[in-house]
Amino acid sequence: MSFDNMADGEVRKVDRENKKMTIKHGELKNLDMPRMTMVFPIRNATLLETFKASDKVKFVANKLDGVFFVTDIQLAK
Ligand SMILES: [Cu+2]
Repeated sequence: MSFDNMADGEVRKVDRENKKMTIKHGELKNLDMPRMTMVFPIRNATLLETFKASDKVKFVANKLDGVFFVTDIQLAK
């Protein structure tokens, strides 16, 4: 995954119990979505342990069966 194709984001909240992450994100061109703060369900428990509020990230989101989810995420350099 090229860094250039990833959207900018900032983790605002990590909800490990409910497996959700709130991310303030820039424009998501692949989803035609403007910048906003939204909650993503996170299936990968490791991600919930790795990231914390205020982390600046680069990430990719997709939509499956009407649900948005994060397919790739890493700390912004
Ligand atoms: Cu959004």
